[in-house]
Amino acid sequence: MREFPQDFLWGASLSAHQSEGAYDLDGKGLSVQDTRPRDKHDICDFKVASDHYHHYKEDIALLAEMGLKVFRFSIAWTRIFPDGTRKVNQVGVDHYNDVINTCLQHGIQPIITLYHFDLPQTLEDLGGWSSKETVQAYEQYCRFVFKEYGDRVKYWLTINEPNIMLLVDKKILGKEIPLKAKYQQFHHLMIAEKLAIKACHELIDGGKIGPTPNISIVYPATSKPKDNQAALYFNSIRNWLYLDFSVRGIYNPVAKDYLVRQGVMPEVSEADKALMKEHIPDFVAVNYYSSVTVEFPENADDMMNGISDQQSEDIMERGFYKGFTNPFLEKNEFNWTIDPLGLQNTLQHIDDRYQIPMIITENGLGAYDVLTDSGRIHDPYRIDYLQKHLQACKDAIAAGVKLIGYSPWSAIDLVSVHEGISKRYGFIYIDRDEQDVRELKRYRKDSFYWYQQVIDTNGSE
Ligand code: BGP
Repeated sequence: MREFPQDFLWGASLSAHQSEGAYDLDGKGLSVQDTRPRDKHDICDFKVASDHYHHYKEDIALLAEMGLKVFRFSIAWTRIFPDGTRKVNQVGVDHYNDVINTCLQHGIQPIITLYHFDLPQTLEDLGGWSSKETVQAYEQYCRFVFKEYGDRVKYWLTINEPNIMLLVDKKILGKEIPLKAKYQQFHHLMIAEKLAIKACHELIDGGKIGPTPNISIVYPATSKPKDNQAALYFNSIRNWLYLDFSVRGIYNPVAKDYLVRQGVMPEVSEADKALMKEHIPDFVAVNYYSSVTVEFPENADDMMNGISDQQSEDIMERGFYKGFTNPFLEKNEFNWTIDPLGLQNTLQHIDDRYQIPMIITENGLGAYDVLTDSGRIHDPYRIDYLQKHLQACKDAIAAGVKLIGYSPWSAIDLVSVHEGISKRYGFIYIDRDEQDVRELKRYRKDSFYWYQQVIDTNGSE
């Protein structure tokens, strides 16, 4: 059967700090995203972003017009707890109540990410994810949010891309974390995730929760056994370390070998071990953009050789693998490989490892879109990308994968992590550029009408 199930969750995604703006309004505290310097000077910060904070009613109405069944957004932790813990900001709580209710009035189910790169700055100042206090604060925040919104929200995501957040630390967090500290932070993040799963299952009747790693399947550059070994290590360090912890409650053995050899294996208490095993997610949310190819580094200092995945280029580990430009894959304008079959491979690989339902919570094409004088945005390149990836989803479903939904990145244009607002992903164009905010008027792109048709025909078009 090459069709999508009747109850397939058609969606679109965004995150709070990349879209909301209003970074210091109505009692919101600062997050590490508000304070970090942007690495390129000509790209905008997150202060205004797409001003979704003031435009959410209009935005959700447009998403409803497109036919969405689900809308993935994140809660800014610092709107609820400005200092990360203790004192609640009621204006922030009310804001998300309103966002949720607006979605429901339009027949859209929210899928809420609890934390998307925007740790409260106050917690960061106290040691961030290196400190167990942050784990406790996150649990307290999750419990509060579940009690507040759990009567209306069924789908939850724990932590967006802990693998990318830590492995690409400089680009996401604006600072480099020493390897030892990085993996202790990894352990704390993953324990925090377990506590969120536990709390969700305790507090929300019928609540479903899952991890949200960024998965890029890793190919070996050649059939040389050493290249295969390099791919085995990179797959384990980049992908399976995170999912094995979430779904199987273990440290992935290959990644563990790497951690031990580097002398950076985190401390794991007996209490942690019990927690790891017990709280298993209901589904895995997959963020997928491209695949990665690696070879064995003959020279121990070699790290990369034009690696084509911007999300992986900084996470080459000396001596274990080195980036390789795959000659069989096209790339987008930002040097990311385009590999729809890689998505099918990824979904089948996850299914093979874990036999768990999946939902795609990010997939999309960043591009320089042009607003024409007649107010149109012609983005056939995006339609082509999404069409091919949807075909890959269909093929994966036909091969037995339990894929319950597809929520591409992004619902509306927002500020890209790597490139500012010029790199656009949305179905809905926001009229602003890097420094000139203008009126932030919304325009439907060609891909908006295309996706509307996809949803209307349940993926047949
Ligand atoms: C993912 C993040 C998103 C989003 C996306 C695209 O890693 O979860 O927040 O930004 O990548 O990346 P970029 O914005 O750099 O193009």
